[in-house]
Amino acid sequence: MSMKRIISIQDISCVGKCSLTVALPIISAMGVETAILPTAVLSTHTMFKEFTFRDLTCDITPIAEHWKREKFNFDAIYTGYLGSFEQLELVSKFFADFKTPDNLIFVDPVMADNGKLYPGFTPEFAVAMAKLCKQADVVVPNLTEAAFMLGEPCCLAGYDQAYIESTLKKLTALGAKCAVLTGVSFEAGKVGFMGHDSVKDEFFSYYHRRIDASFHGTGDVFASTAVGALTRGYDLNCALKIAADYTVDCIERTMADPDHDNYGVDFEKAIPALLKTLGDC
Ligand code: PXL
Repeated sequence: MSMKRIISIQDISCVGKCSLTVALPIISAMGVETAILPTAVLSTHTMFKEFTFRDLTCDITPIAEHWKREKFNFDAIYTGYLGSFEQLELVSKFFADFKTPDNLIFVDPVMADNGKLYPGFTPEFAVAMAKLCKQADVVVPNLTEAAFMLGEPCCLAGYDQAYIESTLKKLTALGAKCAVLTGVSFEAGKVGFMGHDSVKDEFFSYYHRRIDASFHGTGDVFASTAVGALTRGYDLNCALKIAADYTVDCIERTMADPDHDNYGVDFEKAIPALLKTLGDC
């Protein structure tokens, strides 16, 4: 069987371990070719001061047109951080051009966390991102991103299962086949994801221990691993479990280093263990 191929559409932050510098090594290590469409080059991710930003929007259409002439196929199309309304439009066109009956569109609507939009994003952008989710098979917002996409107040704690289920149904009502909320917690010390498959009208969830620390790029580690596992043939719930467990392992290994910083996690150290678990699920 020929190797599967993912196209990952997001920025390159040169230092800081997120977006493409996470997607490329993780998905490649999982035995899946990782083609890239870089949307911007930043010196670092946006949590550093004075980062540089080279917008590559103008390159998206010529690159996509070349790929159409070459008749390239992608087993999955995975989008992460996107920087402008125009990029959302171009990515929507990319989905229409490269969707096939068999491939998977996976949207991680990277924009916000802990109740706040990342620098440069607006509530209007979140609504435009919600429109892009229409074309997706799977969307994986955290609770903050979901609230902004739905134009609702953020509720980060004290919610019940009915609130999460209704939020998930609103997300799939946007048009995505499956919606997954990350950072869901009903019990102290536990956190995980809950999803809704609108085709089967089923909910699914998984919770693991909560680690009291916050690192940049963990959402990208989670999403990249989930897309890699889906492309390898795991079902959605299983792919997300593999991704959640790997993300926890990455955080724990990072924290075990007394000199660690918060710019990214040491996902590299956990790759051999990830590959071992791929056989078990
Ligand atoms: O990890 C998500 C991400 C991706 N790309 C850029 C970012 C961030 C999060 O801050 O700044 C440029």
